[in-house]
Amino acid sequence: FDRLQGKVTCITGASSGFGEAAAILFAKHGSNLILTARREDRLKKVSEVISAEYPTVKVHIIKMDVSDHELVIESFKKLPSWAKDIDILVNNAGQSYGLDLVKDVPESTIDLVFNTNVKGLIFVSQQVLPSMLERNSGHIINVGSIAGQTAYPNGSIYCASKFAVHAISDSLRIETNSTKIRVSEINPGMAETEFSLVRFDGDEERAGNVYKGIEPMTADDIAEIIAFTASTHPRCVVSNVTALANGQANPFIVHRD
Ligand code: NDP
Ligand code: 8X3
Repeated sequence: FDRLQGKVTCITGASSGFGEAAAILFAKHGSNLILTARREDRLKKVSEVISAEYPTVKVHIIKMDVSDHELVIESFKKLPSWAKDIDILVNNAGQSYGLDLVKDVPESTIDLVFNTNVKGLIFVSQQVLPSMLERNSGHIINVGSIAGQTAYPNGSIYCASKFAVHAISDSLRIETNSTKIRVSEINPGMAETEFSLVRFDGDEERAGNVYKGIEPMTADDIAEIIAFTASTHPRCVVSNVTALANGQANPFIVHRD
């Protein structure tokens, strides 16, 4: 991951899971970091770990809900000077909520999931793209999901939001095709993070059952894939990666011991 050295990387959703693991891995390889999430205490802890282990790495944390358009605009206006030219944006913040049938899904779930996973990703990208276009360089890495490739019952809103991430990634890659900007999409399958705990509103037993009998991927597995994607030579675009837990063929076919 040598090419991460000295870069400026912005990671959304860096307070847990993939984002936190990616922050630590990017720091290990010398990337300076802008880390965002709503839980500032958790961001501070990640920042403290990085400062203790990699003291030369600069870290700027932003307490921000990606779906709050005004706040996103204001937060990116206030970047310290070293952080203004972002080389790599990892659009990772996202969540699911519940498992409702289409006929029952409440409007609040639709708003929460779409506003975070779709609008939030666009809002943040819009703050970073102008400078990337001006410099004719940069890399946007969007975290999609296998749920954005195959819809599953009771997953409609989350699946739709990740299908949207796929479409936005493709559109942006085409729109920036005449530039040196790169657009990548990482599509994980089952990985044990706080994802299921959030989906099931803190119900640990329900969240744990998701991973019963199968060894899920870890946040570090996905962080490695993000770091690899960001580290390839600028002439190379890792456009789409799908990473599955060994034993998960798709959202439906999961081998459990
Ligand atoms: P986690 O719940 O551990 O992490 C989610 C991160 O997103 C947290 O840092 C959270 O921070 C942040 N986040 C959520 N909503 C918002 C918001 N509105 N504004 C700002 N930040 C927000 O789960 P994962 O690490 O697993 O999830 C990361 C991404 O990976 C998500 O996009 C998810 O959909 C996707 N994914 C996860 C898979 C899995 O099996 N785990 C599989 C495929 C995709 P905070 O709460 O502090 O704001
Ligand atoms: C998370 C993967 O299949 O649990 O994006 O929805 S899944």
